[in-house]
Amino acid sequence: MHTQPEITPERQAYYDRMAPQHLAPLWERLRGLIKKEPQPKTQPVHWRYDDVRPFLMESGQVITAKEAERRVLILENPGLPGQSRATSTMYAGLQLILPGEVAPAHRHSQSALRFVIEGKDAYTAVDGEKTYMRPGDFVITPSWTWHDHGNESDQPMVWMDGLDVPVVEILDCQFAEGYPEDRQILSRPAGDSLARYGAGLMPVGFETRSRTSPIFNYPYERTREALSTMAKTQDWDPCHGLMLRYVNPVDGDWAMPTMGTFMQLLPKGLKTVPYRSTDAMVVSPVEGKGRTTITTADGRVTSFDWQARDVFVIPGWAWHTHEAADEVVLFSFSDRPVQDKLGLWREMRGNASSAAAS
Ligand code: 1HN
Repeated sequence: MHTQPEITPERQAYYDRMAPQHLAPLWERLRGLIKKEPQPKTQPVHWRYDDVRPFLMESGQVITAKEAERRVLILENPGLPGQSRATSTMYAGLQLILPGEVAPAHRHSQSALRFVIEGKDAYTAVDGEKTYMRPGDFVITPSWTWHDHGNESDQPMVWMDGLDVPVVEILDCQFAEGYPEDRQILSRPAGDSLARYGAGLMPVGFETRSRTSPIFNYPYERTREALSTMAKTQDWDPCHGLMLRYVNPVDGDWAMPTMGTFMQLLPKGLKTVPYRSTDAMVVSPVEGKGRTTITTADGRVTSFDWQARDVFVIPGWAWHTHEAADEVVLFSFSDRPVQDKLGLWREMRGNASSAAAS
């Protein structure tokens, strides 16, 4: 790339004269617009559940789920202050529902995922069906579907919310509305969707215009069993261990159109080969302890010693490795389906020397 042109007084005067016409010279901006490589504002960040949980439980004394509408502590990336973003494109937060509480029904064009961290048998109702949730379950609220949450159990329920808020914002496609009642009317029994679409079967003649999987709870029990059974072949990928992606059974595409979700098993003692991809990852360990070491574009090296229920962020295009102190299970999500559909997604698999050289 060329060097930046000099701003002479004549040029500056010319720029100043064109500005009221809403014109600007591209040659002064080009280098800021077209970069050789990604320079994400997203920083590596680690929220330890032991540190966050007291704040989350305190929120239960500060405000009710009903008054808050959604009682959530936003996981805000320090590289994107005040923007309610975990990464440049993904929102993440931790939501608390106490026994007996209801988070009232609403709908919006943003898609949401829930990843259950603590508690059991609170529910979310989506599009006329309830699902009772357990730790490790991956639950979907598709765009523009009514959803309300409630806790009929005797313990607090905490889940991580992931939403495509920044993606919908950049596209200026925000729509939202409230439901006339706190709870939506139910039209199907709990478990109906999983029976219809989640058993490797589908009703004959089933057609949909939705881009989102008709399964809205992928229970951890089944995901874990898939990983455990596959682990018997010990067919470890050097970068990923065993990494599965959640799919839409209708077409084999991602389970959600804007967010890719993954579950990954690393055997005890595995140290992965350096890897990077253009999508920033929000990761929540489900089982085990380990360490992730991240090298960002500025050359800074960050290590996180994490355990189950924590959340951490790996910025896009940052080399990283995982070390599993125990057998480890990691849930993660990113904007990969968007990058994929736009033909932008890239990955690089490294070895120690290529990572060091980059
Ligand atoms: C939302 O609707 C929920 O429904 C959670 O539980 C988090 C963050 C931003 C915008 C809408 C929910 C949200 C949200």
